[in-house]
Amino acid sequence: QWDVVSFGETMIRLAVPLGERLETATRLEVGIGGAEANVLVALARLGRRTAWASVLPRNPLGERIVRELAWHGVDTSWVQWVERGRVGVYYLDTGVPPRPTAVLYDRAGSAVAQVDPAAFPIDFVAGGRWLHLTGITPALSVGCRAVAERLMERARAAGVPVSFDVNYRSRLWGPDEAARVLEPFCAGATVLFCGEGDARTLWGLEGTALEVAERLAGRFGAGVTVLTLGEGGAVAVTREGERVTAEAPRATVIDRVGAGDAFAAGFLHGYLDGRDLERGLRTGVALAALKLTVRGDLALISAAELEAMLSETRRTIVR
Ligand code: KDG
Repeated sequence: QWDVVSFGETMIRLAVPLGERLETATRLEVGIGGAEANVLVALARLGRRTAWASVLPRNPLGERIVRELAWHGVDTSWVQWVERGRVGVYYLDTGVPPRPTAVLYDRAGSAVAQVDPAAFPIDFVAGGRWLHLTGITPALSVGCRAVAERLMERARAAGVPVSFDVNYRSRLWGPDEAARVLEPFCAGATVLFCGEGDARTLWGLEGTALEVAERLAGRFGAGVTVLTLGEGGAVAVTREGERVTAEAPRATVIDRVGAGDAFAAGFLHGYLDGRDLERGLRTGVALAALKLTVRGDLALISAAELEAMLSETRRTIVR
């Protein structure tokens, strides 16, 4: 029924107008964002059928998240509504070089963090062709961790492949705990996405990018291990020993938040049908580059824009 399904937290994003500071800004731009939903929106905009599950309080902020996701084409019928509770919020002060981007979370105790795993329905996973999870969800609470584990088990039992994006968030937990908790998720993934910095920080992996990717692949044994290198592109290693590198196309950077999610969405979009690793990587780096030009968490990129970019970047692949 769905190409890709996911579970996670979507927050209200309050962004400081470009060039202002959070301390003194008098207006904030309201949007929504969350790693998993960002992936699903990007895919939905490219014509994929996606479904997002979570827990939201029945209030105007919860309604806003669902309306916005639904408007972009994401199926939200698996959202569990609760009468009490809160929506997580994050403040974003978009960096202007040389000043880096700063994020401030106000999300502790959100409705989804308080999920009751025993009462959360997970069977929707069996209706998906693919499950995507990230390492943010297990960091939110014991309940979220349990739901993510159950989803992964259910997916594996139903023969649904799983992608897992490590997405280490140092504002949520420390590297030792994150490494320990995320290991079983990495080990259970069909496709493992990991930022180069995260692989070095969490597991102390050393060497060139290709060596780090190989060590990550050796450690967790995912069918495909994709190491993302930011402006350096991405490198993928398969269990069969195939190695593919994709350079990142150049882009004017308006907003970096969500670029990693756009990469994951692009990869899945390119990979899903024919399991073509090269096409997955090329589509990933192209969609991430296009996302950088768009303000907001969401990669609002059309299939036509993506195709145009792909035909311009035929030579991004190096074997
Ligand atoms: O990948 C983008 C996310 O970092 C952003 O949407 C906020 O989900 C978020 C998080 O938990 O950091």
